[in-house]
Formats: sequence, C-alpha cells, structure tokens
Amino acid sequence: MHRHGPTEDIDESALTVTPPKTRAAGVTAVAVSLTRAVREMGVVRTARTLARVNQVHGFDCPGCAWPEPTGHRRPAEFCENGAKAVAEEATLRTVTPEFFARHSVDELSRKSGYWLGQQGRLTHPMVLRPGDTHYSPIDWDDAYRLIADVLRGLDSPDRALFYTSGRTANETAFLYQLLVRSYGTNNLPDCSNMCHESSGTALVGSIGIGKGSVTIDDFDAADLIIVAGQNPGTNHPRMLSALASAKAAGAKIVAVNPLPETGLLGFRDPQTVRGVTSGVPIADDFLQIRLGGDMALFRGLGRLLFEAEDRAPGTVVDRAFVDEHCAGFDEYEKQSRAVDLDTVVAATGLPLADIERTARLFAASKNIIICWAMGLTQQHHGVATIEEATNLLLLRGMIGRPGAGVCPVRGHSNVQGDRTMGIWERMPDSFLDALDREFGITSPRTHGYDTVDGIRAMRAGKASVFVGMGGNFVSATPDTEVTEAALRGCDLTVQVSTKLNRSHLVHGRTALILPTLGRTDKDVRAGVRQQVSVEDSMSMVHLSTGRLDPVSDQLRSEVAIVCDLALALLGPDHPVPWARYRDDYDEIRDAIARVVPGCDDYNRRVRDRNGFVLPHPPRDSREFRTGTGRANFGINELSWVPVPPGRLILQTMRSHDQYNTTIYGLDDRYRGVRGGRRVVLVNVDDIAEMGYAEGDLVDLISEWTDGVERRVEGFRIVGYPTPRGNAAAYYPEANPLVPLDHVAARSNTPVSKAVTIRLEPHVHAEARS
Ligand SMILES: Nc1nc2c(c(=O)[nH]1)N[C@H]1C(S)=C(S)[C@@H](COP(=O)(O)OP(=O)(O)OC[C@H]3O[C@@H](n4cnc5c(=O)[nH]c(N)nc54)[C@H](O)[C@@H]3O)O[C@H]1N2
Ligand SMILES: Nc1nc2c(c(=O)[nH]1)N[C@H]1C(S)=C(S)[C@@H](COP(=O)(O)OP(=O)(O)OC[C@H]3O[C@@H](n4cnc5c(=O)[nH]c(N)nc54)[C@H](O)[C@@H]3O)O[C@H]1N2
Ligand SMILES: [Mo]
Repeated sequence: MHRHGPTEDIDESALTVTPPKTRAAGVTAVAVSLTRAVREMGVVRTARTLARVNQVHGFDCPGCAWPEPTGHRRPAEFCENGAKAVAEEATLRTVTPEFFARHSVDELSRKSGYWLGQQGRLTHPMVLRPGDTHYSPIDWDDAYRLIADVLRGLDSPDRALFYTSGRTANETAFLYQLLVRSYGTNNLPDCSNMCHESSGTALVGSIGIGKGSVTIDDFDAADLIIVAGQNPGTNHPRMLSALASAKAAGAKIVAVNPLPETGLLGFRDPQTVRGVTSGVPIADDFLQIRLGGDMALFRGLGRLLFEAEDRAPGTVVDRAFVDEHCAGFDEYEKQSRAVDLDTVVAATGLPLADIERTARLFAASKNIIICWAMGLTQQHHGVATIEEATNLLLLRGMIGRPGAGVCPVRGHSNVQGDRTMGIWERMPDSFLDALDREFGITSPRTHGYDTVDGIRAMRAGKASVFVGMGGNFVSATPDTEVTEAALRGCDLTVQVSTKLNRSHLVHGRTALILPTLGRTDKDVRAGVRQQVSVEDSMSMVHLSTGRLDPVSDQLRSEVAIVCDLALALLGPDHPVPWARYRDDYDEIRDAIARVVPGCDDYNRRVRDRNGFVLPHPPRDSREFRTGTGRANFGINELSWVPVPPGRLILQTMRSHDQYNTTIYGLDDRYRGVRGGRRVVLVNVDDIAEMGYAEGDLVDLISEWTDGVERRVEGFRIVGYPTPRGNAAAYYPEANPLVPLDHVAARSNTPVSKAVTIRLEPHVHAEARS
C-alpha cells in the first residue's frame, strides 16, 4: 500500500455529498453529542461527566480554549464538539497489553488515525526495544530508568527534544519546563509553534504582549466584530453564543473567510427555546476572500479609513491615542495611502464594494474587536497580516478600552497557559533568572529548537531523543515523509499519551508509551484528590478537577510522570523538591506564584469562584512594553498568494468530526460531506476548466521551490463554494503536501493554509506497477 494513500479500514467509496448546511448547532447537535457520549461512556458516566464540563467545581473542557462566561453559567456549558472531546477521553474501551500482543506495530501502522483512536484508552506503560515487532509491558520505574540512562548518555542535552501539546495543565507545564531546563536544554517545541505563534510574534512586536486584549464581557460592548480565518461553528462552538449575544446587544458581525462556514452564517442556540426552533444568522456580512488575501484586505481598509478621515477630519483617526501611545504612525499612513486598490481587489478576490462597505462600518463603529485563528496564522505572511489587522485597531484607538481589541482565538484548551508557565524554546531571560533564583539551578540561556527546527535537527542527526508530553507529533507536523524519517532516525522516542496514535507507531530504535490521566480523570496523590489549573484564551486562570475513576490503576498523572522522571534523571539530591511536588500540587502552585509574573497568591486566587485574570498591560492600562515603550504600527511589504496557471492553492483544515489529529467520525455535517475524509473541495468552475467532474478520484501533488513533488493519493473531488483558484482538504490527511521549509516569516509556523497543488487523475496502484 502506498504510504500516502487511503487506509484499508475506511471505505471511502461510501462517501456522500450534499449541499453545505445553512444553520449550525440546534437540536441535531445536542442529539449527536448525547448519542456519542453514551456510546463511549454509558449512561451514568455520561450524566456525571457532561454535568461537570466547565462548571465552577467541575473540569475544564478539553475541547477548545474559549472562556466560560464569568457570571451565570448555563447548566450545559459545553457544545457538541466539547461533548465529543469528553467522550473520546472518558471512553470505557481500553488498549491493554493483550491488545499490543495481538497487533504488531507494523500492522497498527497501516491503520488510520480514526481506527487507532477508536480502540480506547491506553492502560499500561509499554516498551518497544530494538528488533521487537510488538510493544510489551514495562514497569514504570524501569521506564523512567531507561529514559534517564539514554538522556544521561547524550553528549549534549541539546540532542533531546521535549514537545508539549496544549492540553497539558499549568502544574505539569511548569514542572516539565523546569525538568528540561534543569537537565540543560531549552528544546521545548510545542503545538503553538504550528498554531498561534504568528499571533504571539505579531502582538509582542505591536503591543508588547502576545495575548489577546479582550475578555468575554467585551463582546457585549462591541459594535463591530470581525471574525477572520476562523470556523467557530466547528472549532469554538461556544463562541457562537457570545457572538449571538453581542449581536442581540447591537453588534454587527463580519465574517472573512474563503468558505461560507455554517456556524458564521447561521446558528441555533440549542440552550434557548427560540434557538432550537428558529436560529439567527450570525454574520451580517460575509467577505468571501481568497486564501492569503487578508493582509491586502486590511491594507486596503487602512487606505479607505484615511480617505474617510480626509472627508470628515477628526472622526476616524484617534489622534489622541496615536499621539500618546503609538510609534510608526506616519510611516503607516504613507504606506496605507500608497496601496493600489486594484491590487487589493486582485489579491483578495473581493469586489471593491465589499471592501468599501466594510471600511464604512469600521469608520462608524465605536468599539471594534477583531477575532482570528488559523486562516491568518498559517500563512507565509501570517505575522505581517496580524500586524496589519492590529494597525487598523491602533489607528482607531481600539486597544485598552471596553468592547474593543485583538482576539486571537486559541486552539488547545491550555495552550496559552503552557506558554505562561514557560513552555517555549525562547523564554525571556527574566523568566529564566526567576527560575534560577527560586530553585538554585542554572537554566541554559541559548534558545532551543521550535517544532520545525526540531524536525530539521532530527533529520540532520543533531537530535536523537524525542519526548512528547501529549499530542501526536508525527501526524500534526508538516511534510509527513520527512518527519517520519526524522523520528525513525532517533535512538529513543517517548510519548506520554491518553490514546493510541500514529506517533506510537512511527518511532525511534527504542520507544515508550506512558499512559496518563486526562482532564476528566480523578487524580489522587497521597490520599488527597489533586486539582490542576488552566488558562483560557482570554487570560482567565481557574481550577479543573477530574472526577471519573481511571480505566486502569496503572495510569499516572502527568505531574507524577514528570516528577518521577526528574528523580530518575537528576537524582534525589537535586534542589527541586520533586517528590513533594508529585504528592501535593498546592506546593507546585506556591512555586508558580513565586516565579511566574502575575501569579502571586496563586493557590488562593485560583480557587475563587471564577478564578482570576492575568495582567495584560495594554488592556489594563494602555501600557505597551515594547522596545519603543509604545504600541508599534507594523510596517511590512504587502504580500498575498497568487494562483499559478493550472494550479490551485490548497488550505488544510478541520472537519466537524475531529479534534486535530483525533478523528471522531467520518462526517463533516455542516459542509455536507459524509462517510469519508479523502476529499478535495474545489470551485465547480475550476473543476470544469481543469477537465474533471465532481466525484472524480485524483492525486494531489504539491509544488514547492525545492523541486520535490509531494503526493497524496485517491482524493475525491467535491464541488464547493470556495473562491476560484482555491481548494480545501482535511488535516492530517493532506499534511504530506506541506513542505517543512514553507514556513511563516518570523514565526516559523508551517504554511498549512496555502499549498500550491496540481491535480492528476488517480491511477490505482496495481495499474501503475
Ligand atoms: N472540534 C474541534 N475544535 C477545535 C479543534 C478541532 O480540531 N476540533 N482544534 C483546536 C485547535 S488546536 C485550533 S488551533 C482551533 C482551530 O480553529 P480554526 O482556525 O477555526 O480551524 P481550521 O479548521 O484550521 O479553520 C481555518 C478557518 O480559516 C479559513 N481560512 C483558511 N485560510 C484562510 C485565509 O487565508 N483567510 C481567511 N480569512 N480565512 C482562511 C478556513 O476556511 C476555515 O474556516 O480550533 C480548536 N478547537
Ligand atoms: N496541515 C495542518 N497541520 C496542522 C494544523 C493545520 O491546520 N493543518 N494545525 C496545527 C495546530 S493548530 C495544532 S495545535 C497542532 C496539534 O498538534 P498536537 O497537539 O500534537 O495534536 P493533537 O491531535 O491535538 O494530539 C492528540 C493526542 O494527544 C493525546 N492526548 C489527549 N489528551 C491528552 C492529555 O490530557 N494528556 C496527554 N499527555 N496526552 C493527551 C492523545 O494521545 C491524542 O492522540 O497541529 C498542527 N498541524
Ligand atoms: Mo492549534
């Protein structure tokens, strides 16, 4: 079987296609979530679990990072996809040592990610030694010793990589980076490198902090909310409630997206009687932009805003704010006025009237929020695009006042908290100094590898040990063939995981699977129930308490795994009190309070009813801790993504039935695709022009400056309302097409939303050979 072809366990010929839905959520969503939950967990466990999602004394939904409302919480503060995330974790099915004895690694590596995830929760630590065909059980202590021996044997700690996915709670994240830095490296790549790194990079330069400047309450005070490059109906469904509420309070909502995403164009709130029956269209306006056209849109809006200011001086530009707080305005004005509107129209594919209408709205609105996600960050010019969006807000004085600001909508439920706790290959010296002072260690000061550089280092033989704290590195990263070869070249790969995934099957000479507790699981240490804490997309920090009995007594918490590994690696005399931390998470929080800025009195404040919000100087006091001490207008050369003749620009995105590399099912209900995932969505006029018909099977071949042809096989063409020249396919199936070196300038984020491809008719493997 071809490695990038269909897998044997999914019959893609059963695929059906219907027109995209016009309304999201509603009763179907409730029914889907309950059926799915009961199937995985049974009735009692379902009732117990779903009642606790995102409640004050419950656990934080492992789905997305959208905040919980601070005041009244509704009885069901979760969504269909949150319920799926919970069911996936709280399932009663198990992957036991007997399972691994039955299935060889080779056999498992031919299964789809969907099949692997369906097998259930991992129950025992497992090892694969050189030459083994099957994983076999290993004692926890032997596993820690094995890892410690390999790490101690490296000629430099920089030969090891320590990856983090964004579900890891604050306590684990803090200890994990402490372990890694005590060992002697800053090699802490994380999923954020592939996600909102462009947002962080842009915002640090523009406003001095890489986090969003709004809270959930700001939504109700906004009168314009722009949602660009984001599909909240699927990926942040609870955000739809916030948008609906903002709309009810008078806000206008503008969606900027190549696809008419169902959640933005219509939403039925399943929690209100009216929502179940009627449903509101969320977006007042929809700008169907070409992939990669957003920077041009924002630049064009800039020009039109200056022209509006000319017509009515003093009404558009917030002079007082600009003079008092900003730097670089004159250059920004010059650059904006110089942009050619024909270029903007060509780059965005939008009629000029659309852009002018949006500019009028932007000029007339008192409070504006711009929200975005992967459609903006995973572009070559992602950082510049976000700076350009921020410029518009600065021009209008929209940072640091109620109802307005920047809102990068985070993905993983604790990806923002992990960064706050020090998971970053380039933490500032101030953080490292505080760490050293607290613990009497010497953290290395040289920056480490991020995700893309980590893969390059493994490929070049400069790194030979990979440790994954959660996640599914091999399926989440670009250039699958390159990444798989890089991991196979390692001496040791270790995965701390809840569920079986492909990263267990594409492994180093020795491989370990360490099964861990999830968010929903009860975590008892030294007879006391432990709690962890997380930070949402709007800097709110709160506790999360799991309540379900773990499926196996062999599961260890992530905290315990980090501490026991640290004891094995660093010895009992190490200055960090690892054994105490392992058994009392309050002690970890006390250390966090002393090291991490804004976390004073952490143990007490995190126990407040709604937790507490971390400081955000621009939001709190219009203070901008940048190099200039002011908010900077970003100055960049205009960039967009032209479509070469006969080619398409492909975005790789999520279906409604997946959580990143975890596939819940084979339906993308809102987009009308059911029973399969190997599809490429193409404009019907492009299909005709290229001489294909809907339903044809094709291979997708990506073209990149390195001349390598990357191919995935057997994708079905689906006619879809995407702009001409643009196409879409699902991640991770399309990841082999994303070149490792095609990254965003300055953030090094893989360009997953603009891959140049051509189509070729699919020839069956038998016919080819
Ligand atoms: N159920 C569920 N929830 C999730 C996840 C999940 O997989 N499943 N993943 C979580 C994670 S880690 C993340 S980061 C978020 C991801 O949340 P999203 O960013 O919403 O995820 P994507 O599916 O990548 O969708 C990208 C959206 O941007 C649009 N887009 C693509 N390119 C462009 C462009 O150039 N310009 C514009 N304007 N739009 C563009 C696409 O059409 C699509 O609507 O969701 C989080 N929540
Ligand atoms: N082509 C393309 N590639 C992309 C993207 C894209 O849009 N297009 N998006 C990127 C983005 S935004 C992100 S965030 C990354 C995601 O990259 P990752 O975070 O690495 O991937 P996930 O699929 O979220 O990881 C799922 C695995 O995490 C483990 N897991 C789940 N819960 C827990 C837990 O509580 N503890 C532990 N230890 N393990 C757990 C399970 O074993 C599960 O198999 O992918 C990126 N890759
Ligand atoms: Mo993400």
